[in-house]
Order: sequence, then C-alpha cells, then structure tokens
Amino acid sequence: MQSNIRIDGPRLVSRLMSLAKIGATPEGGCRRLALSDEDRQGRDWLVGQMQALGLEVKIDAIGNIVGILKGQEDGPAVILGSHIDTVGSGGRYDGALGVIGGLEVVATLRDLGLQPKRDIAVIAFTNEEGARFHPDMLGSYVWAGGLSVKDAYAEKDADGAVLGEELRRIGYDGPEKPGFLKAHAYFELHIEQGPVLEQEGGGIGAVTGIQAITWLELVLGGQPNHGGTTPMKYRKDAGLMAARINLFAHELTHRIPGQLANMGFIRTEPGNVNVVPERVTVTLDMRNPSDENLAEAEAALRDFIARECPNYGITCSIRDLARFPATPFAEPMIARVEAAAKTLGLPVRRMISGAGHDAQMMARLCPTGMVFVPSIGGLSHNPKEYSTDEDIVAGANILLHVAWDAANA
Ligand code: HGY
Ligand code: MN
Ligand code: MN
Repeated sequence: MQSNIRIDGPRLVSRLMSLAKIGATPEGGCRRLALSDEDRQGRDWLVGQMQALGLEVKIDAIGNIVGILKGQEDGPAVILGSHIDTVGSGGRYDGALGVIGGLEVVATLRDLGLQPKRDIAVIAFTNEEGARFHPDMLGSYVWAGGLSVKDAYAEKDADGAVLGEELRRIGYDGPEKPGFLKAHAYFELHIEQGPVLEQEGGGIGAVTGIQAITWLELVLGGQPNHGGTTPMKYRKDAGLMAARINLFAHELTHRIPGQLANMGFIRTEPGNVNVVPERVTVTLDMRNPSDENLAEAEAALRDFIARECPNYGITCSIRDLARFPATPFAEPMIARVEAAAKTLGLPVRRMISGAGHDAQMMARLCPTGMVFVPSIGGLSHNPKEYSTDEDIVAGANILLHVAWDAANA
C-alpha cells in the first residue's frame, strides 16, 4: 500500500465516541459487562455499522460478531479484532479501539475502491474481560477451540446467571460454528493500558507477546460467631485468613521476578458488621512473563494455604477461573508492525503486553500481531482511561497498512 494512504481520523474518533455513549458512566467511562443489556446495545450498534459498510455479518454460537469484507480470492482471511465488553469501571478505549479500528480499515478500503486479495474480517469477541463470566478471553478461547460451547454456556456469574441463558436473552446465540472463518493472520490494535509508552516519550508499541495469567477463586470457610463476645483466640476468622493470603500473594511479588498479584473480588458472608464471617470468597489474579516463575508463585501460595488454614481452623477450596501460558508472537508479525510504524514516520518500540487479549487465543491459530498506543497516565480499567486522537489515529493507520499488506502478500 502506498505509504501516503491514511484512514479517516475524524471518522474513527466519531465512531469510538458513538460506542462510548452506550453504557456511558457518570465518571466518563463505560460499563458494558458481557451479555448485559448495555453489551447487547453495543452489539446491535456494531452490527448496524458493519451492515452499513456492506460487510457480510455472521454471529457464531458464543456470540462472536464477524463482519467480512470479501476479497478477490476464497481462502483464509486477515482478521482484525478485539472486544466491546468492558469491566465494571471501564473506559472508552479498551477493546473498542481495536474493533472500531478494524471498521475504519475496511471503510478506508471501500472509500478507495480497493479490494484485497484475501478477505479482511473484523471480529468483536464475546466476554474478553472475564469481569462477569470466567475465563477472560472466553469468546476467542472458544473460537480457538480451547473451550467447548457447551462448557462455556454453563459458566455462571457471581449472581448465578448462566452464560448460555444470557446469550439467548440478548439474542446473540448465533448459528455459526466458532472458528468458522479460517485465519491467515490476526492483528489487534489496543491501548497499552500501562505507563511504558507514555513514560518513554510516546509512539507505537510493537507487541512481542503476552504474559502468563492465572486466576484463582478461593472459598474460605470459618465459624460464624459474635464479633463482641467471642475471645480472639477462639475465633475461626475467614476474613483474617483472606487478608493473610492477600498479604502473602503480595510478598511473593517482592520475591519472584516479574510476579504480579491482585485480589480484585472479596465477598464475606453473611457480611454483617458484628459477625465473624462464615465464608469468604476471594479471587486472585496472578501474572508473570515467565511460566516457570508464575508456577513457582502459585505453588508457594498453595503451600501457604495448606499450612496456615488448619492452624486457624479454616477450610479452603480453590478453583481455577483462568489459566493461560505466556504467549510470544511470531517474529515476522512484530517486524511488520515495526516496519509499518517506520514507513509512517512513527517512533516504535518492542514491548510485552501486561494485559490479556484475544490475540493470546488467536496466536494458537495463526501468525498474530498487536499494535499498542499510549495510555495517558498509564490508566486503564478506569473511567479516566484516555488516549489522544493523534495516537489512536496513528495506531489505526498502522493497522490499515499491516492488514492490507497481509491481505495481499
Ligand atoms: O485482564 C486482562 O488482562 C484483560 O483486560 N482481560
Ligand atoms: Mn482489552
Ligand atoms: Mn480490559
């Protein structure tokens, strides 16, 4: 593609802000939890946008939305994807930028009357965030054959809502088989969601891969008792044990290189101010660029729990919510992103992704690359998530060039 071809920046920004109105929160962010009414509204809007662009729209059995720009030849497609579901305190860019960047690529090609050799498809994957249903990257995980539709349908959220029923309720239990569209290559445009690019003077991230991730749910059983009459030495306090486990998980981040830990969900039952908890349910999100170091951390954590819980009269059951290995991207795909950035005169640096992405699943199927743009203040999963128009336009221009080159190589 001639190096002077660019996307329509104002149109990209305008679409992004249109989607941001769906599930908009008073703090200026977005809340479109997977399979919620807000997610359905976002999906309906996206399908309308794809249809207006003349794309062939297909929905698969897990609700992945696929818009296809037909190429001159049949065969595997170049897929541009991400997600439009958000976490509870989400922003306007996480996921949305990659889907709308893909729409902008196909809109630009249509404006120029350019038909690629291969199909170019835009995909919005279901439940990438894993904020409501587990695991995260669920729609792309099913697409990549890692999880059956049947098992995915059986997943429940914290309130007991069943994924398959919610998908039917919003009308996105589509007829297509997940993975029906074979992929020649996959590219994902995404905000960095961290401070690195901004702290290094901005520019583009040519993503080298995604770190390993393990999510655990712990259910700690104690003895409900009176908070005022029970002497401390007689208590079987599940709340105290949850705090000690959280502290230990954080101590591991000082001991094990690259280790990260977050206890994002804590629920005590009965949850009364004057009752020593009967049961405490918590989640642990642990990540590390190294599979070995993450495994070492998890083993140490499990040892701590096995040793300490009996000493305090606490039971503990542990359930996997997500477990994905570190995922390196193919060197030629990283190099394509770097080369496009240089062609467009943009500063570019290689970096790993701290966040999980649908690209982590698509890398199981085809050569996969990601384009990062800076997150101002390094903020994400926060209503104040922000990237400049200039940066998102630059990222979308790179997506255009790498997609076009891959669709005609
Ligand atoms: O948790 C993650 O890394 C992603 O935002 N789902
Ligand atoms: Mn995301
Ligand atoms: Mn996210």
